[in-house]
Amino acid sequence: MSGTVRSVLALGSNLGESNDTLSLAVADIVDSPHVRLREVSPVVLSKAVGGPEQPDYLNMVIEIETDLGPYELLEHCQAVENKHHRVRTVRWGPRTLDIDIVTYGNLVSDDERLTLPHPRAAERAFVLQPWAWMDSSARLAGRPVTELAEQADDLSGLAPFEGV
Ligand code: A4P
Ligand code: MG
Repeated sequence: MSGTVRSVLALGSNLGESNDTLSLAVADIVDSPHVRLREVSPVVLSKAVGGPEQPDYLNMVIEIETDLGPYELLEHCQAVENKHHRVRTVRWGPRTLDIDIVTYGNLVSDDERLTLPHPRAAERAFVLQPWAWMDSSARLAGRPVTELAEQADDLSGLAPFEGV
């Protein structure tokens, strides 16, 4: 790979065998010759934020290095979601697998198809806390991710996932 960019991806699942789905999804994401895995966060168990009444989520983040362009990376992530039978019905509803691009290098974009950094990441402990555990020096929009995590409303609904 040449001309690589670092990108942080957030994964979530609250339907099916979520822990297995997350592991398989990470493997599928990095299966591409265009993607290299740099870091993996712990998995957290989190109360659903927004949307209808639904099961708790498992969430995690990873950092990758890639030579895919931002839209190519989005398509790659959506292909992995589809492989895991993601069916889009209700917005913010339950899902077997959701993959969001939190950051792509320092790229800032307000395109509806790919908004960067992810517009809701800065206020979501289920993204920020695993990210802070993975990389304590990470920053988002100029602010330490550890600090953003402490201020997120959903922090109290989150715990490290100990497995079953
Ligand atoms: N899109 C725009 N920007 C991006 C980006 N940075 N990364 C577009 C990925 N996609 C991006 O996404 C809808 C559209 O967003 C895509 O077509 C893409 O072009 P989607 O995954 O189809 O729909 P969604 O996930 O239902 O909507 P959205 O807006 O991504 O939902 P969120 O904000 O991700 O919220 N609670 C807990 N505890 N844990 C969770 O993981 N997740 C959600 C989903 C709600 N509550 C949760 C969790
Ligand atoms: Mg999504």
